[in-house]
Amino acid sequence: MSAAPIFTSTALKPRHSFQTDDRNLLPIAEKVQAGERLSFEDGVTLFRSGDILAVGWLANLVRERLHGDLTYFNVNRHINPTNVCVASCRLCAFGRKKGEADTYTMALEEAFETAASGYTEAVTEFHIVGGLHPDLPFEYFMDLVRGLKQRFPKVHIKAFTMVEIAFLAKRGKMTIPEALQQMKDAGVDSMPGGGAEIFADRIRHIICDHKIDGGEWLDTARLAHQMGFRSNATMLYGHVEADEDRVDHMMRLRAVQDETGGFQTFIPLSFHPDHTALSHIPKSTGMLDLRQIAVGRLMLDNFPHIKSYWQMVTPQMAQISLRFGADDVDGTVIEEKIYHDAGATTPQGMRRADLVRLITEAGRIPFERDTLYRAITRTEDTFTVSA
Ligand code: V47
Repeated sequence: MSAAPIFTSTALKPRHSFQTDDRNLLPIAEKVQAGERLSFEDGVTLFRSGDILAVGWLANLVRERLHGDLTYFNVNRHINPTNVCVASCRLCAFGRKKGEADTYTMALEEAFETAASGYTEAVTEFHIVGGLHPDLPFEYFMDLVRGLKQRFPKVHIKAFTMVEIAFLAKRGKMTIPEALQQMKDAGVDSMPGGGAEIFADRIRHIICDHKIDGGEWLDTARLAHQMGFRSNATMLYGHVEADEDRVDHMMRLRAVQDETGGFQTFIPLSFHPDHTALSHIPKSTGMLDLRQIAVGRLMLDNFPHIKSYWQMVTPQMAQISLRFGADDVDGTVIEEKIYHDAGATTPQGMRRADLVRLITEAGRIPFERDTLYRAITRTEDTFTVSA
């Protein structure tokens, strides 16, 4: 039996030449080298290629072109004010119906205490997301944000997914721009990327049929960007979606980004099935996790950053993915509930020094950032953000 052919593209001039045994990757490699946009079909081809190293190599080329060896992380804390949720998404193990035994809703003082607890180094970001509570008024969330800003004026508040914003606007009987304006006035600085899941209706009906649809998620993000907010964008993969659904999701994000430029980071989230209504679905694998990071980097040519969220994929995989297109590993987090309720076995948080080691041992240069990717300089137990 003869060895599989190796196809070499001489048009590529990175550190080493591009090699693959998948002939279908050659035209894609030529486009990547020329900085040309990839098509829907290219995305599907990348997902189906048997040559994961070649796909990763191309993603790494783009990653290094944008960021060299720099790898971003931050010192943040998650706050989930309530797990009471009207949505009952099949993908979720965190949300509870009102009246169930293990529900919780933080009193404001409790939320402020949570914000201050659990870590000695000054955090630069509060990441605030929670359930869609049927009774909590809009003002509760504004008081929460205002109270945090008063107590921690230097900390960036990244709060409320597009799903929460649409829900809170409805509850407050206001338009989405009106809700966004009130959030801005209260002290929200940017938005996290959650709730995007997979935009395709067919999949959304299975995994989260009570949430706003994909078009509404994108419209809300567009409005937020037009009002000057930056946000992130996630994609939940590894459940019932097909390769085409993932590519469609990324192309819809890419189209909005062409309009607004407001997305900072794309964060693929691998589905954790334990304790969800989809617990029969097998867990994602390392190969899919790496491939998803790489295809994200290659398809989303207008996104500055691709985050490999260590809590989701494990610190080990996050480290390896720094060679497969990722340039960000997220942060210290301190206390994570959403994936841990769904069976994640990763630690609840990581110390700054451990994140630095993880990045350094991958041969990359750690860069502590604030939420808007500005450099953080630390002195004793405080920090300054570069202009
Ligand atoms: O939207 C819920 C996901 C998201 C499960 O913007 C699940 O920097 C896996 O969006 N298995 C919330 N995923 C988290 C999120 C996020 C995380 C880190 C950083 C940022 C950012 C955003 O978690 C939800 C949903 O897609 N999720 N349940 C589950 N069982």
